[in-house]
Amino acid sequence: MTGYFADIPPIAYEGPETQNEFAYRHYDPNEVVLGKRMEDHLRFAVAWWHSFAWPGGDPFGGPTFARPWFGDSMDHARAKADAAFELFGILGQPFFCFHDADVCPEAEDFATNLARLDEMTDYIGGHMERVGTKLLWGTANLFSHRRFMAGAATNPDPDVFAWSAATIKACMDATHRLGGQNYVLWGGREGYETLLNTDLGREADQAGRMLAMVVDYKHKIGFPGTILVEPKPQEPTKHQYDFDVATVYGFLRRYGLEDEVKLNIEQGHAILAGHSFEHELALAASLDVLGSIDINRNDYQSGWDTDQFPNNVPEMTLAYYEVLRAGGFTTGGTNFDAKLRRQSIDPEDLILAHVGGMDACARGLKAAAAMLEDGRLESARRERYSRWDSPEAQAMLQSDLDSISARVLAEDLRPEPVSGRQERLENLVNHYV
Ligand code: XUL
Ligand code: CO
Repeated sequence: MTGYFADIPPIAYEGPETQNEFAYRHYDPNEVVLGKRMEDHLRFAVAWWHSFAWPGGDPFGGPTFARPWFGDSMDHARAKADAAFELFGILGQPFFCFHDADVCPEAEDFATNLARLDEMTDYIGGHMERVGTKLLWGTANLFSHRRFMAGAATNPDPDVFAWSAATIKACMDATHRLGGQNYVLWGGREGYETLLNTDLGREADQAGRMLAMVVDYKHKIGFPGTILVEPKPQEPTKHQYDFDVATVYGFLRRYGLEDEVKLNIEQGHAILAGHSFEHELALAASLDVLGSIDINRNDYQSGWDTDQFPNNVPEMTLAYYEVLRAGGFTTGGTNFDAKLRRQSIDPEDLILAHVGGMDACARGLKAAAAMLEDGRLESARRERYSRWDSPEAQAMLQSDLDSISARVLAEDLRPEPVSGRQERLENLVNHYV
């Protein structure tokens, strides 16, 4: 153990009135909400990369965090894992997520990478057993090393495609061995900087083939988890192919993968795409591809991916409302793909960022559950479409333009506008947040 968080006690639920910073005020894992424990609804995960691997740099300056586990040796990697599980023990969140490159130093040759990942998988497995934290998802970092500068699956160089495929296989094996509940693909460098050097059709086919191979391999090894694709519109490339939910769904349909793959939807990415988070969630739910969420929010002014901890309860409420309406998570969960601001350099900052985020989500979940239980929003929505329940309206959907036109004339149809009641519904939501 590193003892990095040595002075910080395990965080317990103390209720909304507590003045103790190091306590949950709203997240009570055992509180039953809509017939399910809150922990089993929210399924919180800590992201290894931002919390333990990110050094606090920005385009104008180097690292601001001085973590004792920073360094390129396997000893550093083990110290990082020790610190990670120390934090997991303090927070008591049920899950974590990782990339291969977060947990072990990257080598220039593939055999060394494989051996290191293998060693760290065992090491992490030991910690998981001791602390009881489970793996929500694993993934491959196919974007940091310079070999990926022109993409992974979509790279013009087939050797990079091969390296990427082999790395994904290794990461799926590690995820499977650790009992991971999902495997995520975020297309880090799958996109373009300029159309002048880019063959869109070819790159899409390469990406489609890679994803099909991932699905085949999942079945081959009997991985029981879900394969998830994470949409993002831009950054690091000018245009990312997995732009948003609608685009990824079209891609899945194009390659016949829509029944095999679901989506990991990130709030910040939704904002970058010009959508609201609840839009992306509702659309994914309507397409039956809602898998899991990355709950980190984005700054609304910056225009780049700021990966901040969530703290906006009304936003969380609308997000969990969509998750609950869709029936809740199955293998998915709530991953804090969030990083501290670079001035937040203390160990306490890392703990309390998660505590605050978990509380904001818990409040959102409770408000969303109350809105669902109240039922007025859902009945207003049903009511709005109720005229479609008539046999005549349904029959029209099987009809054709000629017959419909004849009926409009025969009945002298004059549609009467009906209020959408938006402000009344917004007032209703504000009862709960
Ligand atoms: C990048 C991002 C990734 C994925 C996993 O914006 O969200 O961290 O969540 O690769
Ligand atoms: Co993410």
